[in-house]
Amino acid sequence: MEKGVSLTQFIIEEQRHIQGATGEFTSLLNDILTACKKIASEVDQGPLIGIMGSAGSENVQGETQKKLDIITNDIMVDSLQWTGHLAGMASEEMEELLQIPPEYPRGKYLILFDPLDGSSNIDVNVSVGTIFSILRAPEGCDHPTLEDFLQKGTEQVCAGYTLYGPTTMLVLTTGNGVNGFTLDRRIGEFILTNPDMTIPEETTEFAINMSNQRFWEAPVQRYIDECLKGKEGPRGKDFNMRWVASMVAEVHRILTRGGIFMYPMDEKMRAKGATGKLRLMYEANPMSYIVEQAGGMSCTGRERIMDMEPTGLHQRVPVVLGSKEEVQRVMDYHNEA
Ligand code: P6P
Repeated sequence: MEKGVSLTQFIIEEQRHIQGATGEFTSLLNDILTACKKIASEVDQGPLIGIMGSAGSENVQGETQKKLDIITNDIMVDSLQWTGHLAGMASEEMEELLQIPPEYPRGKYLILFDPLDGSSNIDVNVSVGTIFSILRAPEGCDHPTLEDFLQKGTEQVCAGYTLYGPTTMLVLTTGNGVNGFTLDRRIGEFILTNPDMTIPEETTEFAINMSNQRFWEAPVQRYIDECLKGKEGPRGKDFNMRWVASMVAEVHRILTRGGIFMYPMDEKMRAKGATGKLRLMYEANPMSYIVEQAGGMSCTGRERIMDMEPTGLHQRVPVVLGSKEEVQRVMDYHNEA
């Protein structure tokens, strides 16, 4: 579809190609983009309205919650629970599933989200984002169980993120490619600016938190060492490095110009009994859907992330995603080890 159309028009025109579409999914997406506009407004005002800093509480992950973590979670819940399109919700910021209050009708979808990913950056004014994943609820479900949510990434009907950066962008896939929309604050609409986003198969840019290097497993050590050796090394070319510490910003850069993002398993995590850093259900799975739909790859180093059978709502997994050739190389190194 040509640049310049609004996200609302884009979604409605997309719906017309879907046999038997009822318009419920379209309406849900519109409610989600309204929530993201509200979050963009809060994030944009930040210190002007006294919402920076810690909330003085911890989330289920044991991480200090920022005031904005709680505010943005409340915005997502308050914007979506009344719509009649959802049977239930799950969030990084809520330990348990959120059932739809009895006064509201239920719908046929489940939503899982990280309302403000990268929020450790919020106090230093670095880009943060909202990540969401939409699954189908079981037929006639009005009180979803944990099992109803624990579906493989391949079951997602939609995945998206909103990046609150120099511009606010919403990137979305419903299984028919990836499209990027920029918020035009003059009219309060997301406008199609990046149609058919695709990830170049090759890259010379990697993103990893180098401070963990001494803990990495051998395949990751080998891969990064070879990148660092540059032209004189086995790769025969120089590499560049980026690390924003905000997954939404990293993934958006990779969608825009290629790259490989890695948050691998390491010995420090293993010693603590952790299974990774990033959450499967509302970070790794939605980002993997988007990356694969854009022609990239996403794995744990050993297996495709979207094929994993989830075991917990806040389960963590290692993540290696981005340009196909580099992700495949990392998988090959793991398989050879
Ligand atoms: P580190 C943000 O907290 C996050 O979940 C991702 O968005 C980001 O890629 C990663 O953690 C950053 O981790 O260890 O560099 O702070």
